[in-house]
Amino acid sequence: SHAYDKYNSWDKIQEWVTSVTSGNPNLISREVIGNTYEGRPMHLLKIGKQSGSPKPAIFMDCGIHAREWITPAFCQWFVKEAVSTYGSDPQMTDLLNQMDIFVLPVFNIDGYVYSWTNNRMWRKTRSTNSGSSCLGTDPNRNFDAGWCTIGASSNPCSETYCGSRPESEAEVKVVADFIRKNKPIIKAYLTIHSYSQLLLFPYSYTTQLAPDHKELLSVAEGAADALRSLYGTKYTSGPGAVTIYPAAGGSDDWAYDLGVKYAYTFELRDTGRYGFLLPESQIKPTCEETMLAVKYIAAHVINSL
Ligand code: 0X9
Ligand code: ZN
Ligand code: ZN
Repeated sequence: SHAYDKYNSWDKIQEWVTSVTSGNPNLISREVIGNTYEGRPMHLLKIGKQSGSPKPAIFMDCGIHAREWITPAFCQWFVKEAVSTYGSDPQMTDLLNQMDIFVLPVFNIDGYVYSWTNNRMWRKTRSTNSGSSCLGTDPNRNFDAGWCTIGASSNPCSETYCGSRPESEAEVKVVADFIRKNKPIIKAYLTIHSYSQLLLFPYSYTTQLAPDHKELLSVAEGAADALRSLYGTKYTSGPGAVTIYPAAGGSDDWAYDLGVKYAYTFELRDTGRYGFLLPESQIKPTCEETMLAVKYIAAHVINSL
């Protein structure tokens, strides 16, 4: 059965989406924004106090890369904390009164399922590639941001294959369409990955600094300080290209260039001891500390409205 401090299969997560929504009708609504390549429904949760007029929003996704299991666990944890601390934690109450948070618990569902059933280290989507027997595209090389110019491969057998064209992947197109459609209200884009303990922001497709570099860096450093305050976990903040590696076609750079200023990629625990195979005993501490960083960023977004 579903547990917040365990890794949950896609079936469990799907049941959880239904039950957490019906159990919290005043704070959560859900919508299917599209289907994956293999036809699975992509459920998006909207968390926030209902309001007559449209509220500003934050979009957060987890599980762009299949094997990064701690990340769907974080999206589930975030939803639980939001509904269980609304009304008692002033920061969360304020956040959900003033904004909506769109949460996509698993972006790359087909890959996630495959990482449970066939290959724990699978990263990409599961779409076929013409002229190749290799499957899948890296969804975080498939966005239309300097597409396939650097740090991405045009070989379908590569782990960083950029796809046949920008948004060739159904999942990428679904998310990009949703963000484009809701661009007037989306003030921040958070995408959760693992591992390395980094808080990255644009750009990754170029070493040029983003126009908002100073503000993005200071918010990232504040968020990393908040995260570290709980268990001492150290994060490094900076633009992707110089902090991790240059890589084009990422969702953060795409959202930023669309006009979503607060575009951040989290790389959660750890720094390599367990890597993608982070033990379940670390789910709770990882999620609790990450909550502080996400809430810090959200508070800054509210102040900027
Ligand atoms: O390479 C990636 O897509 C991310 N690292 S991971 O180990 N989770 O695969 C980093 C993404 C940073 N942002 C961009 N490259 N746009
Ligand atoms: Zn990743
Ligand atoms: Zn908690």
